[in-house]
Amino acid sequence: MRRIDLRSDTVTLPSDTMRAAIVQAELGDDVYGEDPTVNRLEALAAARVGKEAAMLVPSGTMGNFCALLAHCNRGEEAIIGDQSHIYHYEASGASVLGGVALHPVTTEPIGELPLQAIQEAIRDPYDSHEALTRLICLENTHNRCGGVVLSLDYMRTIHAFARSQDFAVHLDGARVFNAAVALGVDVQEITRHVDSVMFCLSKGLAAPVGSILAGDTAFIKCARRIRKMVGGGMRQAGIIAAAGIVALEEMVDRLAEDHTHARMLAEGLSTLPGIAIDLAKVQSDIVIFKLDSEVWTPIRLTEVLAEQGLLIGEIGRGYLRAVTHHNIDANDIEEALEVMRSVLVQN
Ligand code: TLP
Repeated sequence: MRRIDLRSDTVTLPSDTMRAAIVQAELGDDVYGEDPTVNRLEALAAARVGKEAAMLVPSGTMGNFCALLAHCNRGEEAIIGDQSHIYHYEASGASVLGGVALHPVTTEPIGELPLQAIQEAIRDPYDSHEALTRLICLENTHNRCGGVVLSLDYMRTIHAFARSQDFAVHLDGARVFNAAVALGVDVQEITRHVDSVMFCLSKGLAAPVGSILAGDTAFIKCARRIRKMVGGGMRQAGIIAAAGIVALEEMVDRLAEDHTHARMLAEGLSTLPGIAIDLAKVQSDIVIFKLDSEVWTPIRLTEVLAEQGLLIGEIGRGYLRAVTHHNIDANDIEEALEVMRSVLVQN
Protein backbone atom coordinates (compact mmCIF):
# COMPACT_ATOMS: atom_id res chain seq x y z
CA MET A 1 0.00 0.00 0.00
CA ARG A 2 1.25 3.50 -0.86
CA ARG A 3 1.79 5.72 2.18
CA ILE A 4 1.08 9.44 2.03
CA ASP A 5 2.52 11.06 5.13
CA LEU A 6 1.10 14.53 5.78
CA ARG A 7 1.64 14.54 9.55
CA SER A 8 4.41 17.12 9.30
CA ASP A 9 7.12 18.55 7.07
CA THR A 10 9.53 17.02 9.59
CA VAL A 11 9.03 13.60 7.97
CA THR A 12 10.94 14.54 4.80
CA LEU A 13 13.83 12.30 3.87
CA PRO A 14 17.16 13.76 2.74
CA SER A 15 17.58 14.21 -1.02
CA ASP A 16 20.22 12.29 -2.99
CA THR A 17 22.33 15.45 -3.14
CA MET A 18 22.19 15.69 0.65
CA ARG A 19 23.20 12.07 1.05
CA ALA A 20 26.14 12.60 -1.29
CA ALA A 21 27.16 15.76 0.56
CA ILE A 22 27.05 13.87 3.88
CA VAL A 23 29.36 11.17 2.52
CA GLN A 24 31.85 13.71 1.21
CA ALA A 25 31.73 16.17 4.11
CA GLU A 26 35.05 17.42 5.46
CA LEU A 27 34.93 16.92 9.21
CA GLY A 28 36.55 18.07 12.45
CA ASP A 29 35.62 18.50 16.11
CA ASP A 30 33.06 21.29 16.26
CA VAL A 31 33.42 21.75 20.03
CA TYR A 32 36.94 22.97 19.18
CA GLY A 33 35.38 25.06 16.38
CA GLU A 34 37.28 22.85 13.91
CA ASP A 35 34.59 21.30 11.74
CA PRO A 36 34.97 23.10 8.40
CA THR A 37 31.54 22.03 7.18
CA VAL A 38 29.80 23.34 10.30
CA ASN A 39 31.77 26.57 10.01
CA ARG A 40 30.70 26.90 6.37
CA LEU A 41 27.04 26.26 7.20
CA GLU A 42 27.07 28.75 10.07
CA ALA A 43 28.66 31.46 7.92
CA LEU A 44 26.21 30.77 5.10
CA ALA A 45 23.22 30.78 7.44
CA ALA A 46 24.24 34.02 9.16
CA ALA A 47 24.69 35.74 5.80
CA ARG A 48 21.41 34.38 4.52
CA VAL A 49 19.38 35.87 7.37
CA GLY A 50 21.53 39.02 7.62
CA LYS A 51 22.94 38.44 11.09
CA GLU A 52 26.55 38.62 12.35
CA ALA A 53 26.75 35.03 13.55
CA ALA A 54 24.93 31.72 13.62
CA MET A 55 25.09 28.43 15.50
CA LEU A 56 24.01 24.95 14.46
CA VAL A 57 21.79 23.16 16.97
CA PRO A 58 20.30 19.66 16.81
CA SER A 59 16.69 20.88 16.97
CA GLY A 60 14.44 23.90 16.81
CA THR A 61 13.54 23.34 20.43
CA MET A 62 17.17 23.63 21.47
CA GLY A 63 17.60 26.73 19.29
CA ASN A 64 14.67 28.49 20.96
CA PHE A 65 15.88 27.36 24.37
CA CYS A 66 19.37 28.78 23.82
CA ALA A 67 17.84 32.00 22.50
CA LEU A 68 15.59 32.55 25.50
CA LEU A 69 18.40 31.88 27.96
CA ALA A 70 20.86 34.05 26.04
CA HIS A 71 18.40 36.98 26.03
CA CYS A 72 17.03 36.61 29.58
CA ASN A 73 18.65 36.08 32.96
CA ARG A 74 16.95 33.94 35.60
CA GLY A 75 13.87 35.71 36.91
CA GLU A 76 13.41 37.75 33.75
CA GLU A 77 10.39 37.39 31.55
CA ALA A 78 9.62 36.73 27.90
CA ILE A 79 6.29 37.88 26.45
CA ILE A 80 5.02 35.10 24.25
CA GLY A 81 1.90 34.03 22.34
CA ASP A 82 -0.37 31.56 24.11
CA GLN A 83 -0.57 29.56 20.87
CA SER A 84 3.15 29.61 20.16
CA HIS A 85 5.28 26.51 19.76
CA ILE A 86 7.62 27.66 22.51
CA TYR A 87 4.71 27.99 24.92
CA HIS A 88 2.87 24.83 23.89
CA TYR A 89 5.29 22.23 22.68
CA GLU A 90 8.71 22.79 24.25
CA ALA A 91 7.97 21.43 27.73
CA SER A 92 8.53 24.95 29.16
CA GLY A 93 12.27 24.24 29.03
CA ALA A 94 13.23 27.91 29.33
CA SER A 95 11.31 28.13 32.61
CA VAL A 96 12.10 24.68 33.98
CA LEU A 97 15.80 24.64 33.21
CA GLY A 98 16.57 28.32 32.75
CA GLY A 99 14.44 30.19 35.28
CA VAL A 100 12.98 32.37 32.51
CA ALA A 101 9.32 33.24 33.11
CA LEU A 102 7.01 32.95 30.11
CA HIS A 103 4.27 35.58 30.07
CA PRO A 104 1.58 34.40 27.63
CA VAL A 105 -0.64 36.85 25.77
CA THR A 106 -3.57 35.91 23.55
CA THR A 107 -2.58 35.07 20.00
CA GLU A 108 -4.85 36.46 17.29
CA PRO A 109 -6.01 33.88 14.70
CA ILE A 110 -3.65 35.60 12.21
CA GLY A 111 -0.68 34.72 14.44
CA GLU A 112 -0.14 38.23 15.81
CA LEU A 113 0.21 39.28 19.44
CA PRO A 114 -1.63 42.60 19.49
CA LEU A 115 0.65 45.49 20.38
CA GLN A 116 -1.76 46.56 23.10
CA ALA A 117 -1.67 43.09 24.69
CA ILE A 118 2.13 43.23 24.65
CA GLN A 119 2.09 46.68 26.25
CA GLU A 120 -0.27 45.46 28.96
CA ALA A 121 1.99 42.46 29.67
CA ILE A 122 5.05 44.61 30.39
CA ARG A 123 6.11 44.55 34.01
CA ASP A 124 6.87 47.60 36.14
CA PRO A 125 10.65 47.56 36.55
CA TYR A 126 10.41 49.70 39.70
CA ASP A 127 8.06 47.31 41.49
CA SER A 128 9.98 44.58 43.33
CA HIS A 129 6.91 42.32 43.23
CA GLU A 130 7.36 41.85 39.50
CA ALA A 131 9.73 40.01 37.22
CA LEU A 132 11.62 42.11 34.66
CA THR A 133 10.40 42.03 31.07
CA ARG A 134 13.30 41.36 28.71
CA LEU A 135 12.08 39.74 25.51
CA ILE A 136 9.20 39.48 23.02
CA CYS A 137 8.87 36.20 21.06
CA LEU A 138 7.11 35.94 17.70
CA GLU A 139 6.50 32.93 15.45
CA ASN A 140 6.49 33.13 11.63
CA THR A 141 4.98 31.19 9.97
CA HIS A 142 2.68 30.42 12.85
CA ASN A 143 2.19 26.69 13.31
CA ARG A 144 -0.91 26.41 15.52
CA CYS A 145 -2.60 29.24 13.62
CA GLY A 146 -2.35 27.12 10.46
CA GLY A 147 0.91 28.29 8.90
CA VAL A 148 -0.20 31.93 8.59
CA VAL A 149 2.41 34.50 7.65
CA LEU A 150 3.00 37.62 9.76
CA SER A 151 2.95 40.84 7.75
CA LEU A 152 6.16 42.85 7.40
CA ASP A 153 4.33 45.87 8.79
CA TYR A 154 3.44 43.96 11.92
CA MET A 155 7.00 42.74 12.41
CA ARG A 156 8.33 46.27 11.90
CA THR A 157 5.88 47.69 14.44
CA ILE A 158 6.74 45.16 17.13
CA HIS A 159 10.47 45.57 16.58
CA ALA A 160 10.27 49.37 16.75
CA PHE A 161 8.24 49.13 19.95
CA ALA A 162 10.66 46.60 21.49
CA ARG A 163 13.59 48.89 20.70
CA SER A 164 11.85 51.85 22.28
CA GLN A 165 11.57 49.81 25.50
CA ASP A 166 15.03 48.22 25.28
CA PHE A 167 13.59 44.72 24.87
CA ALA A 168 14.86 42.18 22.36
CA VAL A 169 12.71 40.33 19.81
CA HIS A 170 13.30 36.63 19.14
CA LEU A 171 11.67 34.95 16.17
CA ASP A 172 10.74 31.29 16.23
CA GLY A 173 11.21 31.09 12.50
CA ALA A 174 11.14 27.30 12.26
CA ARG A 175 9.45 27.95 8.88
CA VAL A 176 10.66 31.49 8.18
CA PHE A 177 11.69 30.54 4.63
CA ASN A 178 8.11 29.44 4.00
CA ALA A 179 7.05 32.89 5.21
CA ALA A 180 9.53 34.59 2.86
CA VAL A 181 8.45 32.50 -0.12
CA ALA A 182 4.77 33.13 0.67
CA LEU A 183 5.39 36.89 0.84
CA GLY A 184 7.64 36.81 -2.23
CA VAL A 185 10.45 38.62 -0.40
CA ASP A 186 14.02 37.87 0.61
CA VAL A 187 14.06 36.32 4.09
CA GLN A 188 16.06 39.32 5.35
CA GLU A 189 12.99 41.51 4.90
CA ILE A 190 11.58 39.47 7.79
CA THR A 191 14.69 38.83 9.88
CA ARG A 192 15.77 42.49 9.86
CA HIS A 193 12.88 43.09 12.28
CA VAL A 194 14.19 40.70 14.96
CA ASP A 195 17.31 40.51 17.10
CA SER A 196 17.57 36.73 16.88
CA VAL A 197 16.01 34.06 14.72
CA MET A 198 15.82 30.29 14.93
CA PHE A 199 15.01 28.42 11.74
CA CYS A 200 14.83 24.71 10.99
CA LEU A 201 16.79 22.91 8.29
CA SER A 202 14.85 19.73 9.03
CA LYS A 203 11.32 20.81 8.08
CA GLY A 204 10.39 22.05 4.60
CA LEU A 205 14.08 22.40 3.72
CA ALA A 206 14.27 18.61 4.06
CA ALA A 207 17.57 18.14 5.90
CA PRO A 208 17.53 15.12 8.22
CA VAL A 209 18.58 16.99 11.38
CA GLY A 210 19.38 20.50 12.52
CA SER A 211 18.32 24.05 13.11
CA ILE A 212 20.11 27.38 13.15
CA LEU A 213 20.11 30.15 15.72
CA ALA A 214 21.35 33.49 14.39
CA GLY A 215 21.94 36.87 15.98
CA ASP A 216 24.78 39.25 16.82
CA THR A 217 28.23 37.93 17.71
CA ALA A 218 27.94 38.47 21.49
CA PHE A 219 24.53 36.79 21.55
CA ILE A 220 25.75 33.70 19.67
CA LYS A 221 28.82 33.50 21.92
CA CYS A 222 26.51 33.38 24.92
CA ALA A 223 24.16 30.90 23.18
CA ARG A 224 27.12 28.55 22.53
CA ARG A 225 27.75 28.22 26.26
CA ILE A 226 24.08 27.42 26.84
CA ARG A 227 24.08 24.86 24.02
CA LYS A 228 27.10 23.18 25.64
CA MET A 229 25.37 23.20 29.03
CA VAL A 230 22.45 21.18 27.69
CA GLY A 231 24.66 18.74 25.82
CA GLY A 232 24.23 20.23 22.37
CA GLY A 233 27.95 20.57 21.63
CA MET A 234 28.37 18.06 18.83
CA ARG A 235 31.67 16.71 17.53
CA GLN A 236 31.88 15.80 13.80
CA ALA A 237 28.63 17.67 13.22
CA GLY A 238 29.65 18.34 9.63
CA ILE A 239 27.72 15.16 8.89
CA ILE A 240 24.59 17.15 9.74
CA ALA A 241 25.82 20.49 8.43
CA ALA A 242 26.60 19.07 4.98
CA ALA A 243 22.90 18.36 4.41
CA GLY A 244 22.06 21.74 5.92
CA ILE A 245 24.17 23.51 3.31
CA VAL A 246 22.29 21.71 0.53
CA ALA A 247 19.03 22.63 2.28
CA LEU A 248 19.89 26.33 2.19
CA GLU A 249 21.34 26.31 -1.30
CA GLU A 250 18.79 24.11 -3.08
CA MET A 251 15.59 23.74 -1.12
CA VAL A 252 14.35 27.25 -0.39
CA ASP A 253 12.78 28.24 -3.70
CA ARG A 254 10.98 24.92 -4.09
CA LEU A 255 8.92 25.63 -0.95
CA ALA A 256 6.50 27.37 -3.31
CA GLU A 257 5.51 23.91 -4.60
CA ASP A 258 4.58 22.83 -1.07
CA HIS A 259 2.40 25.93 -0.78
CA THR A 260 0.66 25.13 -4.07
CA HIS A 261 0.02 21.58 -2.89
CA ALA A 262 -1.33 22.82 0.44
CA ARG A 263 -3.73 25.10 -1.40
CA MET A 264 -4.86 22.20 -3.65
CA LEU A 265 -5.45 20.08 -0.59
CA ALA A 266 -7.33 22.82 1.26
CA GLU A 267 -9.58 23.60 -1.69
CA GLY A 268 -10.37 19.91 -2.13
CA LEU A 269 -11.08 19.49 1.58
CA SER A 270 -13.44 22.48 1.54
CA THR A 271 -15.76 20.53 -0.80
CA LEU A 272 -16.00 17.48 1.47
CA PRO A 273 -18.86 16.85 3.90
CA GLY A 274 -18.10 17.23 7.61
CA ILE A 275 -15.08 19.47 7.16
CA ALA A 276 -14.83 23.13 8.14
CA ILE A 277 -11.84 24.99 6.80
CA ASP A 278 -10.87 28.65 6.56
CA LEU A 279 -9.18 28.89 3.16
CA ALA A 280 -7.90 32.40 3.89
CA LYS A 281 -5.62 30.94 6.54
CA VAL A 282 -3.94 28.49 4.18
CA GLN A 283 -0.91 30.63 3.31
CA SER A 284 2.02 28.21 3.35
CA ASP A 285 2.54 24.44 3.71
CA ILE A 286 0.17 23.84 6.66
CA VAL A 287 -3.52 23.00 6.35
CA ILE A 288 -5.55 23.02 9.55
CA PHE A 289 -9.20 22.04 9.47
CA LYS A 290 -11.96 21.11 11.85
CA LEU A 291 -14.28 18.13 11.84
CA ASP A 292 -17.90 19.12 11.87
CA SER A 293 -19.36 15.63 12.12
CA GLU A 294 -21.66 13.60 14.32
CA VAL A 295 -20.01 10.41 13.09
CA TRP A 296 -16.30 11.00 13.48
CA THR A 297 -14.02 11.98 16.29
CA PRO A 298 -10.71 13.45 15.05
CA ILE A 299 -8.71 10.55 16.49
CA ARG A 300 -10.98 7.90 14.97
CA LEU A 301 -10.77 9.60 11.58
CA THR A 302 -6.96 9.66 11.67
CA GLU A 303 -6.96 5.96 12.56
CA VAL A 304 -9.25 5.00 9.70
CA LEU A 305 -7.29 7.16 7.25
CA ALA A 306 -4.04 5.58 8.45
CA GLU A 307 -5.45 2.14 7.66
CA GLN A 308 -5.79 3.42 4.09
CA GLY A 309 -2.21 4.73 4.02
CA LEU A 310 -3.02 8.40 4.62
CA LEU A 311 -1.36 9.93 7.68
CA ILE A 312 -2.53 13.26 9.08
CA GLY A 313 -2.18 14.79 12.54
CA GLU A 314 -4.71 15.39 15.29
CA ILE A 315 -3.87 18.60 17.15
CA GLY A 316 -6.61 18.87 19.78
CA ARG A 317 -9.82 20.93 20.14
CA GLY A 318 -11.33 19.00 17.21
CA TYR A 319 -8.68 20.15 14.75
CA LEU A 320 -6.64 18.11 12.29
CA ARG A 321 -3.44 19.13 10.53
CA ALA A 322 -1.91 18.15 7.20
CA VAL A 323 1.46 19.49 6.07
CA THR A 324 2.88 19.28 2.55
CA HIS A 325 6.58 18.78 1.90
CA HIS A 326 9.37 17.69 -0.43
CA ASN A 327 8.24 14.07 -0.59
CA ILE A 328 4.65 14.96 -1.58
CA ASP A 329 3.59 15.69 -5.15
CA ALA A 330 0.33 16.70 -6.83
CA ASN A 331 -0.65 13.04 -7.35
CA ASP A 332 -0.31 12.41 -3.63
CA ILE A 333 -2.64 15.31 -2.94
CA GLU A 334 -5.23 13.98 -5.37
CA GLU A 335 -4.94 10.55 -3.84
CA ALA A 336 -5.18 11.94 -0.30
CA LEU A 337 -8.36 13.78 -1.26
CA GLU A 338 -9.77 10.63 -2.81
CA VAL A 339 -9.15 8.65 0.37
CA MET A 340 -10.72 11.41 2.50
CA ARG A 341 -13.70 11.62 0.17
CA SER A 342 -14.32 7.88 0.20
CA VAL A 343 -14.13 7.71 3.99
CA LEU A 344 -16.25 10.78 4.69
CA VAL A 345 -18.88 10.25 2.00
CA GLN A 346 -19.47 6.60 2.85
CA ASN A 347 -19.91 7.26 6.56
N1 TLP B 1 7.02 21.54 15.19
C1 TLP B 1 6.58 20.16 15.05
C2 TLP B 1 5.87 19.68 16.31
O1 TLP B 1 6.64 19.92 17.43
C3 TLP B 1 4.53 20.28 16.52
C4 TLP B 1 5.68 20.05 13.84
O2 TLP B 1 5.44 18.90 13.43
O3 TLP B 1 5.24 21.08 13.32
N2 TLP B 1 8.97 25.98 16.29
C5 TLP B 1 7.95 25.65 15.51
C6 TLP B 1 7.06 26.72 14.99
C7 TLP B 1 7.73 24.30 15.19
O4 TLP B 1 6.69 23.99 14.42
C8 TLP B 1 8.60 23.31 15.69
C9 TLP B 1 8.36 21.85 15.42
C10 TLP B 1 9.67 23.72 16.49
C11 TLP B 1 9.83 25.07 16.79
C12 TLP B 1 10.63 22.74 17.12
O5 TLP B 1 11.45 22.13 16.21
P1 TLP B 1 12.13 20.70 16.55
O6 TLP B 1 11.08 19.66 16.29
O7 TLP B 1 13.28 20.63 15.60
O8 TLP B 1 12.57 20.74 17.97
